[in-house]
Order: sequence, then C-alpha cells, then structure tokens
Amino acid sequence: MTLSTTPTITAFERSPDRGRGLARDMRVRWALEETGQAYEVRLVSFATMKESAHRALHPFGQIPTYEEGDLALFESGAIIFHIAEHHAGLLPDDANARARTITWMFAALNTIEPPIVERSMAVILERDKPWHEARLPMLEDRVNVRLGELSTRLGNADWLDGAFSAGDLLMVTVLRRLDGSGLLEKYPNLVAYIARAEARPAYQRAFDAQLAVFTGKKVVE
Ligand code: GTB
Repeated sequence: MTLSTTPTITAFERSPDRGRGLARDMRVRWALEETGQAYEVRLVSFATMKESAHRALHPFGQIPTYEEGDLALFESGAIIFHIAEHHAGLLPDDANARARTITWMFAALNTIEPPIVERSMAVILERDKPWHEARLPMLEDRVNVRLGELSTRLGNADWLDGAFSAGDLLMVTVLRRLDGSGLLEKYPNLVAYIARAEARPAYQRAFDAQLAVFTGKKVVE
C-alpha cells in the first residue's frame, strides 16, 4: 500500500552533535530518502519536546516523531518499519528474507545499540565522576564483544543479509555513534561496511539535510 500524504518528522532545532547525523532523525530521513519519499521537518527545541503538544505525539518527550495524515508514530525503529512496509527498497519481498531483515532491525536496536549508547552516555555525562576511569573499560569491553560478533557474521559480505535493507540502515546508524571512539578500527570489515552505507546517495542527502539545520545552508535539491 502506498500512502499519499507527505509525512512530517521532528528533529532537533539545535542538535548537540552539530548536525553530524548522530541524532535519531537521521535514520528516519535516510529511510525516507532510500524509498524516494518527500518529507517535511518540524524542528523542536528541548523545551518544546517536553510540552504537552509534543508529548501527545511522543509520550517520552523526544525526537523523532512521524506524522502522516491521521497517523502519528514515535520510536525510530517503528517509524522505519512503517516506511519500509509501505514503500519499496528497504524490505525484501520474499517472506523469509523479510523476517530475517526484521530480525536484523531488532538486533541493531536491542543488541548492538544498548551497549553503544551506555558507553557514549558514560563518556558524555560521567567523565568527571570518580568511578569513570574504572567503569569505562568494562563498558568498552561490552561494545567490543558485540562488534567482534557482528564483524564475524558480516565477514566479507557487503550487507547483513543479501541486498541493502532496513536492517543495514539501522545497524549503520547505530555503529556511527562510535565515531571517534577508536573502537571500530579493530574491525576493518565494519569500517568498510559503514563507509559503503555512507556512500549511498540517499544517505548523503539525509546527512546533508540534517547538517543544513545546523549550518543554515540550503540543501541543493
Ligand atoms: N528509542 C527512541 C527512538 O529510537 O526513537 C529514542 C529517541 C531518542 O533517544 N531521542 C533523543 C532525544 O529526543 C534524540 S536521538 N533526546 C532528548 C531528550 O530525551 O530529552 C539521541 C541522540 C541525541 C544527540 C546525539 N548527538 O548529538 O550526538 C546523538 C543521539
């Protein structure tokens, strides 16, 4: 089924990463670009996200949200699944391949993202705590275990399961959160995997659009 209303997503008015594609609206923008969908963006401040009008869309007062006609969604994984279900390009037609892709979507969000986010929150919020130096190696070990396992499974393949899919899209956005950590470099196939995904024209359009919010530069259509 194809939906005709142009969706509106929400994104940070001022992203802490200065528009480097780390906030989770990036994955939604990328999915919309991969599937060739036009979209609008409503920028929200940290204060606006906590107001009742935004909480009606997102109970946890966060971005991204997705509005399309009378449908309102939150949770980036659910939004991407919705986009992938309604537009060709991110989910295979074959039922088993589709189920495996969905498995990779969950793996990205439930298995790989949690230790990566825990590490990055510790680096951002706990740097000055007395326990930080002792805790960080443990958090990085947990990330390393998952990266090693993912690297082994990916092997020499371009993508996680056949053609590029929503599973790769989510996995790459999750792995990008390790940029600058020095943890990815031990796994050249993961570094190449991320670079392969970042070279996709749809990724670049999404990245440029997110960056433009910060730089104020107009995105060339
Ligand atoms: N599970 C939800 C989803 O997947 O959609 C999580 C949504 C979420 O964490 N949203 C964050 C948010 O709104 C933005 S993406 N935070 C504000 C708040 O909770 O008050 C997380 C994020 C933010 C910034 C960077 N960065 O600048 O590097 C990276 C990631």
